[in-house]
Amino acid sequence: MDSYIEQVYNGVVEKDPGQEVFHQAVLEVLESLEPAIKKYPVYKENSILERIVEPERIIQFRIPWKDRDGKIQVNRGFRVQYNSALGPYKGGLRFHPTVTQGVLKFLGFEQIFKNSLTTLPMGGGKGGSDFDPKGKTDAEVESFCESLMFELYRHIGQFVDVPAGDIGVGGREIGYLYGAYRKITNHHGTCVLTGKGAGWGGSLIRPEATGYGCVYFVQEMLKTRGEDMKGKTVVVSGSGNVAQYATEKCIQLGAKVIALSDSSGWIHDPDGIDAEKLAYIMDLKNVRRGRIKEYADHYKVDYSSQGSPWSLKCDVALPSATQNEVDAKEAKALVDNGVMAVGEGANMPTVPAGVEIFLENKILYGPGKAANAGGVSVSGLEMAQNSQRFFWTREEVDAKLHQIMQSIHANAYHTSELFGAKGNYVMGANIAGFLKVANAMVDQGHRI
Ligand code: NDP
Ligand code: 2IT
Repeated sequence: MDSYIEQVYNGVVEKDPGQEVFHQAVLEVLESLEPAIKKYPVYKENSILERIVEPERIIQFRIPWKDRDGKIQVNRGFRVQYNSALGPYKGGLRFHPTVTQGVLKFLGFEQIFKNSLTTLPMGGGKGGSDFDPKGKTDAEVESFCESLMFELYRHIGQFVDVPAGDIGVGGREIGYLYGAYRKITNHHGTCVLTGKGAGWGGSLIRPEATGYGCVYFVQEMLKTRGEDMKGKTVVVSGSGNVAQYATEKCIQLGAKVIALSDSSGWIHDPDGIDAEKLAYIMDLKNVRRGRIKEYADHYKVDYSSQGSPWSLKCDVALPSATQNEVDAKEAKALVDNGVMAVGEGANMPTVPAGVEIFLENKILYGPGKAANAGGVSVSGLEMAQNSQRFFWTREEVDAKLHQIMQSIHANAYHTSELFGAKGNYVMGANIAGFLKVANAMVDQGHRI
């Protein structure tokens, strides 16, 4: 590794020794930036790497709320405002018991480069809480969201920071958060959150955007080899927002999705999940908030709480659950079973050794910050619509999303070629995302 890059990375580890997923995300980006750092000395001269790994600001706060028995519970809330060189901080809120400052720093760091790739003016941020929405009543979720907003409202705004959803935060949570924000501030019509309901400021296609965008990205990768989605067998992990709409787009394009999962296990439906079965899953997950096992019981297909769907033979894999959910052995199994393309719906779902295996075997591998950028892209389009006090049709938003995903692909592909690693989308996406942010930081002076 280049000594400047190594020195920056060691500094990151020394400063926050316990934040392993954050170190992992930083190392992956820094390693792939090496040719750009060598080619353009201006970044080292301006200490861009030292600055870009350090969040501009981190807010941590207490979230007390009342459970169904009237007892006061306390969770921890965070907002990592990572980099605002390109625009207001933008990124989701995650509610999951595994949320720590380190997890949100990894996600916020990834978000900087992802948002840069979208072509829209958005900085990078991420937030959330160790609150676990599983098994909570609507009233408990509402009480929690209100309490979170009692603190968060003073740190966000259309020109400052615009949160959205992520794991555990969907339409219901954004509704409660937005209601609380309005009640506290008396402001309406400004875009302070994205992923709002379509009837009160949300963009059409935002719920679909990450999943659809991921499949659009895979389509572009397949095109480079004269292939398309039609007739492909697809394995998807997760069964939340991203997984559901990735599945829907695969079905629309004539592919066959044979597996989905949740944190308890995975189902294998060799006949493929069709539109009717997907409607069952959406009701199960979004309304009844049940487990994926119920799908297996209902449709009489295999369910396993052991192993993972990556053992199945497939042409396309779309990891869409969470970080580090594809280990090296699983990556190897996918390759041995003939996988052609991997599109990451989730953020950093493949461990570094797994990424190596995909790259060595010339698998079409679309890393999360490129492949799942459709969600935040349509969030950016929601901000644009709110600013205009106007809405675009489904078709208009979908066409813009499609065009953005094509442009992210082209940018990552051409950048990989320019730096001597044609088809390596890790290098292409990281360098392309980095250059725009780094140039903005150089332009805006050394205090940025
Ligand atoms: P949801 O909460 O809607 O769904 C998450 C899914 O992943 C659920 O099926 C969940 O299972 C599963 N899951 C979560 N944690 C784990 C775990 N530790 N082990 C196994 N399975 C797990 O979230 P999203 O679909 O929104 O997010 C999925 C991924 O996509 C995340 O990595 C997120 O950061 C990323 N992403 C999301 C975007 C968005 O717009 N929503 C945009 C870009 C990326 P269970 O219900 O059992 O917990
Ligand atoms: O990881 C992500 O890009 C998201 N969770 C979406 C962020 C957003 O602001 O829409």
